[in-house]
Amino acid sequence: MNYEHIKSQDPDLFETITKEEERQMEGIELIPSENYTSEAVMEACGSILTNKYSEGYPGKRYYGGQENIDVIENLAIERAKKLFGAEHVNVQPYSGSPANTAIYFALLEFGDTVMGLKLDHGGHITHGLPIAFSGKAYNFVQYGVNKETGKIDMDEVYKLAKEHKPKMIVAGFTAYPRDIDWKRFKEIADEVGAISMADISHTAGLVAGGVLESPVPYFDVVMTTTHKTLRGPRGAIIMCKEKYAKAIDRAVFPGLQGGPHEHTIAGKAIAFKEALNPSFKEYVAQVKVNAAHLASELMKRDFKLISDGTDTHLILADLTNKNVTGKIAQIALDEVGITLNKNTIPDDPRSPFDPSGIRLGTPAVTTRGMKEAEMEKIAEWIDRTISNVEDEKLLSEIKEEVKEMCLKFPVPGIKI
Ligand code: DSN
Repeated sequence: MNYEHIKSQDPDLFETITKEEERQMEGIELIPSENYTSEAVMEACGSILTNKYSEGYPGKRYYGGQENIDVIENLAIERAKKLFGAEHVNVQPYSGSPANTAIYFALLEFGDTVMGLKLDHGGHITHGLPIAFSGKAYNFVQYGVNKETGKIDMDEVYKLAKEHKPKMIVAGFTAYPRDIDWKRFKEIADEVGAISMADISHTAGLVAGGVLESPVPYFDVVMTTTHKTLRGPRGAIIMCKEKYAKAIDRAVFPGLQGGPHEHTIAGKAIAFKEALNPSFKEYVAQVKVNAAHLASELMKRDFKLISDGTDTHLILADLTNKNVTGKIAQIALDEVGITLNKNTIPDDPRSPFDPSGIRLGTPAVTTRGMKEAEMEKIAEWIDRTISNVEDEKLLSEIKEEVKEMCLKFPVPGIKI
């Protein structure tokens, strides 16, 4: 990208963006919710579309001058419908948390009972964390993963649903490495008369590319962020059955949000077009292959993975047997240019700020073109780093090796 105006008007900011370019180019990005969006998406997000207010929806806006904005928003809607086979799509949510809040606001009353996955078992703060809006405004009953298998305990989901008769069941995760049994969730929701809601923020790209099963045909409401495996701009969309369309649209605007960010919606439209391209299927297939390979290379090095592997792009490792905490591992890996995040493991005895685990994934490295051979090197570097967190000399050697490899794999929008 060209930052010539920032360079002349705001040298301090320019310098920091340049450093961030270097960090992104020279390091390995393993945070499973991050990715590199295309230059076309970045151009849309940085375009003159940021100048426009457009409260309302295509054909029914509150301000004038919407003839081009309506075209853009309709393109995003139609492409998302085609990509996911959805009946109705709202492309206006600013991001994942506002999207989830809008869904609750649309379809629940405050105090209603809802079921969601516990945070330390892989759920999200919007899935009922007691100190978050979701946990305060609604009566969340939380299900978890099975202690032995590390997989969602569907018998527990069924038992809790029968007992608590929730108005909504939320299926989805932010730190869970396995595929989800959507059909079973839907059967349980139907049996107790609950609305089924899927949060596929992490796996939307894999779903769109056909390498994971989609909840869209079964579920009442499905939401996703657009910037993770879907590789679009930072934002979200809500998909739903036609009967919920009006309520969802009203909850997004005017219920929760004001003017939609049409520059981001243009970026979403471009990302959906990219995801409809056959090459996107190859990309997500490789994301999955890379994650499985990285998981097996880590297990060879005695890393204990929650659920003993992955079906997706995401890996969760318990570092207890490695004698480092998630926080220490994250800091040491940052030093060598490998970025991931410390993460709680199910029933973690440690705090979320210094938990027992780390969470990593392959969407970003796969966008750069890395494959199985690079996954082996990455596993080796993670192992050497975590086993030698105080050996500054070794860490700087690893940093050089990481940089040398990274410079062979371009990042969209960054010139070497
Ligand atoms: N922060 C996102 C993630 O990293 O998964 C979820 O909101």
